[in-house]
Amino acid sequence: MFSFIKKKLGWGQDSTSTPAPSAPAAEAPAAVPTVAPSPVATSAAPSAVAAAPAPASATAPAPADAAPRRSWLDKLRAGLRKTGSSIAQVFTGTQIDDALYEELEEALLMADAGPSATEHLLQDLKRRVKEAKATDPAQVKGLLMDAITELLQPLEGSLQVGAQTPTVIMVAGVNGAGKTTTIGKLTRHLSDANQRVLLAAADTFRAAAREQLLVWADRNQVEIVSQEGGDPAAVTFDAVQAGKARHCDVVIADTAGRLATQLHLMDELRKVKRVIGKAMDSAPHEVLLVVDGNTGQNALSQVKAFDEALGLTGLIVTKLDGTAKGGVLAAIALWSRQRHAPVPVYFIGVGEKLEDLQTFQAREFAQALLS
Ligand SMILES: Nc1nc2c(ncn2[C@@H]2O[C@H](COP(=O)(O)OP(=O)(O)OP(=O)(O)O)[C@@H](O)[C@H]2O)c(=O)[nH]1
Ligand SMILES: [Mg+2]
Repeated sequence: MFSFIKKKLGWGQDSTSTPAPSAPAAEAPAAVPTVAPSPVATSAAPSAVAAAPAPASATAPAPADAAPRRSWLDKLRAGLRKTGSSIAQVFTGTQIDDALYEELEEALLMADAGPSATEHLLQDLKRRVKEAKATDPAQVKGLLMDAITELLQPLEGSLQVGAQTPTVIMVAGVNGAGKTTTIGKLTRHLSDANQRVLLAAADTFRAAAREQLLVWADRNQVEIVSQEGGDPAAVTFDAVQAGKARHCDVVIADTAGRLATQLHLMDELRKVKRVIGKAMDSAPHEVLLVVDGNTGQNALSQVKAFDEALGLTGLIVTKLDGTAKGGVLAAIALWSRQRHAPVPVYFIGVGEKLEDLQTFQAREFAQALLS
């Protein structure tokens, strides 16, 4: 038996006393605190769903923007400091010589950049040093920041919703990567942007997983489709149908964690994707992979494997506040360059709070990596 839990959009309302009205799509949540710049771009025009730089928020006042963004940057910096200090230390000497490049190679490898991206960055840096006729290691550090920024830039992109109604987003990843938490945060951002969201609890594997998503749905006062011990594809199909019938703006499907090597589970994920397409032509519009930044080079293997199975449209890299060293973004960027189209990193996660989900910006990330 499917359970539909319909909530009126609105933050901080008593959910137990809230009846289950059909909330009109345009109904705005009352007094919802906003975190800006909004990580989600919404579009009413039926244009192509594409990664594009986030538009500046015209409504959010600048001081309100600055505080959360700064605290997020501080967290990212703190998280990457281990790496940052070791890369930054390479430039404390007085000479630009082979020893400097050797130390840098080691530091980049230690930062999880992997052999290919490390080699790419070293070659690019040497070219920049030559062109700039640099003589001071501090100058070389600035040039490395430019090289990292340029490599990471194609990964910038903002999630677009609104081109299709509903925009159907499927979320996948290995166990514990941060899928459900990220969906919760994302749902809140979408609700803040007056988007009507419906969640599909397609992680039917564990009762606890369903409950976890129910808690997020309750917090965000959004609708959820879940089924006890059911087939994930059936739950998702039903959610997309419900999303269409109720004129939802966005349907997000949470899936159970799995390793790419668990072939039957990867088949199950393919089936979920196929069935979404049966429920709505052109869907899913986004297939997102959530990767834990702490997993180092393994994150790149996950990206490759899930992309091969599902055809990814975007990435979310979580836990960059932990022991993550951040260099894996360079490895992903290099891989993405060689792919037919880049896979944007829509968000990075630097903690468990709502404001800890932020858009990815190449230069900020490069600065945090080297600060
Ligand atoms: N420090 C930190 N913790 C995070 C972040 N994102 C998620 N977490 C935590 O990671 C743990 C796992 O998160 P979930 O959202 O349950 O992960 P999941 O991918 O849904 O896990 P499964 O459904 O079991 O595969 C939780 O304790 C989250 O609070 C982040 O950016 N930073
Ligand atoms: Mg989960």
